[in-house]
Amino acid sequence: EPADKFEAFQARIDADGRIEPQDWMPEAYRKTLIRQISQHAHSEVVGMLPEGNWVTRAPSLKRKAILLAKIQDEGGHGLYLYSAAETLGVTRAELIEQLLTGRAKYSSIFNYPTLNWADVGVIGWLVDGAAIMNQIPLCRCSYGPYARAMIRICKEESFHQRQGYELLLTMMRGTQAQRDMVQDAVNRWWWKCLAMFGPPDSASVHSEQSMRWGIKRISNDELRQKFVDATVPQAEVLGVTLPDPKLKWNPERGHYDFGEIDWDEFWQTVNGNGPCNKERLGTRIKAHRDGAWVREAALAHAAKRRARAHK
Ligand code: FAQ
Repeated sequence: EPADKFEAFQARIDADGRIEPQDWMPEAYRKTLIRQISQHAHSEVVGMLPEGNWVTRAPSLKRKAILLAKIQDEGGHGLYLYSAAETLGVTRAELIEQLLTGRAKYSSIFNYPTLNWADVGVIGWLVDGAAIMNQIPLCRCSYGPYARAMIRICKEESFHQRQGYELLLTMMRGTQAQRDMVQDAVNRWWWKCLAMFGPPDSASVHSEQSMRWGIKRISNDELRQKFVDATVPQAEVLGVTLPDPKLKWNPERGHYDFGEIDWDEFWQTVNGNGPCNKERLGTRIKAHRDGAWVREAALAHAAKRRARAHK
């Protein structure tokens, strides 16, 4: 690749400028972005499924309306992100094909089951909370279309996080059985949320290059620490215990210390062997197949309109 172009590209990034689709970029930068943005899009789309499990069983009309709105937002985030990826010269059909054939990753977190209604609240509070922590720095990502998509997505994620926390506060003011459901959900999701930030920095293969390219601004471990520090006081207000005996304020570091994540379990899940991987992919494959007639009809309609316009 031409050295002068590469230098100009890196200089633009070092000066906190943005790279736009029409600009020259190294092939590896383009590939990294397609990988990350498409994984992110797939996560939004697969992420609709654990919550979708509760739409028909939401405890009130209000809760159902909120949940539906949140899930629809996630579908929308998937669409903006696929569009951002398409500006890098890949088609949405190719990306979806990679997801459905198991070649593309999506966030590990969506391979766990939602067993009780409090899971919906905990997904909002902790899963969206972790997602926001990771996504706020992406609003400053060097690639313009991704950074701009993230601004709107983060605003919506913030509503998602608040609805989850409010749902849990309501349950905690209810009966003992409801409080137990919240604690049970927190126990099952806490460690999985910490793993969402990705492997430790020492084992993160892409971090160094992605930081140099201004794609990642804050490392996996730093974001994980910020998330723990922000969440502990929220758990206190809520009145739940976070399931980690090693969780303790460290005045010297000015941060909470916390225990070891089970990385074997994380990699098992990332590599397709988590509790719900097969179910999630199976559901997406069926939805895609069932929706084939809609795609065909939309294409036929567009072709007819084009033909009419050219008459
Ligand atoms: N799950 O070298 P690194 C949401 C993979 S939020 C699965 O550190 P990188 C909202 C990684 O891809 C969730 N795989 O990688 C919502 C790589 O594999 P590869 C989505 C993971 O890219 C909430 C390998 O490990 N958010 O959907 C995970 O520099 C509620 C090595 O790792 C995003 O995608 C994981 N947790 O850093 C929706 C944010 N972690 O590609 C519904 C954008 C790592 O070489 C309900 N993505 N891997 O085969 C990112 O910020 C980054 O990609 C990281 C990983 C930080 C996730």
